[in-house]
Amino acid sequence: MFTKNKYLNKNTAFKLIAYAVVIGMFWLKMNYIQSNIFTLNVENANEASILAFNPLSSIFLIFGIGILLGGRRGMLVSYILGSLLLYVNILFYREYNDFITIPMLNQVANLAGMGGSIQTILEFSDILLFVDVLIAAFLLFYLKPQRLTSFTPKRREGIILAIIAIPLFMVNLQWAEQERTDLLERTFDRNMLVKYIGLINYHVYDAVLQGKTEMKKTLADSNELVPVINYMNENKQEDSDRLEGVAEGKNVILLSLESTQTFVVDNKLHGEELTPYFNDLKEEGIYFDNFYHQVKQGRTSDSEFLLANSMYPLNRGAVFFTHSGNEYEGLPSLLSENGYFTNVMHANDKTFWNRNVMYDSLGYDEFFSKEDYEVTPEKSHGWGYLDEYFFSDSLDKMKEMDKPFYSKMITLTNHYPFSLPEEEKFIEEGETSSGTLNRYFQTIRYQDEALKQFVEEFKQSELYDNTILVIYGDHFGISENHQEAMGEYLGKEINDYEQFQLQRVPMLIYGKSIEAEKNHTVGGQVDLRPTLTNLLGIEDSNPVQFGHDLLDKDRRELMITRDGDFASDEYVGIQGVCYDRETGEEVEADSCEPGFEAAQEELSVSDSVIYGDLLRYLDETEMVDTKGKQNKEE
Ligand code: GP9
Ligand code: MN
Repeated sequence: MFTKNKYLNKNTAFKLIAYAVVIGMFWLKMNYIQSNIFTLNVENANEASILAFNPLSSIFLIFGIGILLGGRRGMLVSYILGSLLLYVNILFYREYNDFITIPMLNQVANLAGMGGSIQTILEFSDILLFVDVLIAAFLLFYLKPQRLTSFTPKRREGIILAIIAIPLFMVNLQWAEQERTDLLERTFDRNMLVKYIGLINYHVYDAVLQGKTEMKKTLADSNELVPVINYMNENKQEDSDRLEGVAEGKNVILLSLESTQTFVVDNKLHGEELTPYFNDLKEEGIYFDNFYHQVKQGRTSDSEFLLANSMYPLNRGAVFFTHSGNEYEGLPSLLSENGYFTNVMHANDKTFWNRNVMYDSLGYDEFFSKEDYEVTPEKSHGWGYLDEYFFSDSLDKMKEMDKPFYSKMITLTNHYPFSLPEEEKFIEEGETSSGTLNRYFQTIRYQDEALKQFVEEFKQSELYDNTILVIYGDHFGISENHQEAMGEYLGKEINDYEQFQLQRVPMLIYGKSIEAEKNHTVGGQVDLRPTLTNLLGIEDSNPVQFGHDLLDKDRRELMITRDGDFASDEYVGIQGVCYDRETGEEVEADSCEPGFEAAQEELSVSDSVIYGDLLRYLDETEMVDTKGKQNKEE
């Protein structure tokens, strides 16, 4: 009896050791891969610890499931499949500097290069990444210490492992959220996700995201496009075509200014102008002073989405991530069809905001990302390449590229936390109670200096005669957390109405053929596309667009935010409360009811298009036309 027990205990100990060794080996391997093969930009000791910890929950999960389904064999299968998943990601990463996503897998056939270069991305030393698989197989199947039973995991142990994975993941997530709040909702960069939750968990997350997306898409059918088209027809307005074609055939440079709000324009700090160059430049073009950003969690990428599609981004998450696999009738593809070379210039990682994937869906011909710029530590600060260098490199590229071109440039330096090298500070810090706002003044001032250098060089170049510039802010830079400091600077209390008005971003159209004009129409980023196509004289047959040409005198003046708030020519409606737009005084709630209703309806129509991927049915034009006609006859 005694001896039996002794063996039993020894057996248990052997089993625990075997579990620890197999789990430990996989953990070490994942750690090695995540910190040595991928470049995840670990910024501090806490992030390094998160990175070391995050493989654990996924390892417990995959081994748990393996054992549950197939005992010892199942555990080995999990080990092999897990290793293969890591390895395929390594190969993919070597080629694309990115992690695999499910929509990406769907496009694998189109991913030119991968097939051809497979030999070049295989490395002989990769074999070492599979040595542990052999050790695991030996341990699981052949190691049988004297008089002990060999390692035989029980199914219920599989369940226990899988259950342990849950608290491990919760700890991981809590920990990661300290570094980045709402990590999973915001789904920023894949690099960031892998850094914080680990590669395998990232794949689980990606699969969940995909499942949700697919479900909405699967349940949708072409009939759902009918109410959308009806809505469009009902809200259609005759366009006056004012200034139609004044920029026909010209190059277009779109300048998306990072975190630039209208309140800095014509404003001063310590008696000095914050944007002296832009203040003058705007007098020479069409300047819109009631133009709002309409972004939500996707920030810059949302503004890009609004511009390209004249549709609203989503309320939760970044549509660039969640619906990059949808079909779009993007402005870039329309312009490409009209002979333009369409491209984006942005000196950040191409995977940020999933841009490399989404830009293909929107139809851009080329994306000049960080790797296409001569980024060196001396020319970088904070988020990366300083605007002045980005501008001059980009202008060089534009001089060389096929004409006509459509280039969207996205600046970077005026980004939170708004820090600058000493020698680039052209104005003293602010003196409000918010360090963020105080520094923002300096980065805004720097950006203006960089803009000056760019526009002046542009004016000297051959491009000037045949190019229009469209300059606009992508979204706010100073959040409502800094309301008090903002009040100190502006000398007034920042209530809901003022906070809403602070969401205005500058918007300027400038070029040789453009006559100066001060335009006070109420509009937003959703209106950019129809405004541009009108100026370029390009017929845009995509019927699903929510914007209205900003240059049209009789346009519908209604700017809808992603929160369902709105600004019209008369009112501003915020969370059920109604204000006079000009005075900011609260007025009867009834006055805003039609505005709120219109906002709700428009947002839900736009959402239905994205969630149902409805633009894929646009080709069934018969249905669309008939319904359109029917509607007119009614
Ligand atoms: C990153 C840049 C900033 O590439 O566009 O993104 P944001 O945080 O402003 O959305
Ligand atoms: Mn931005």
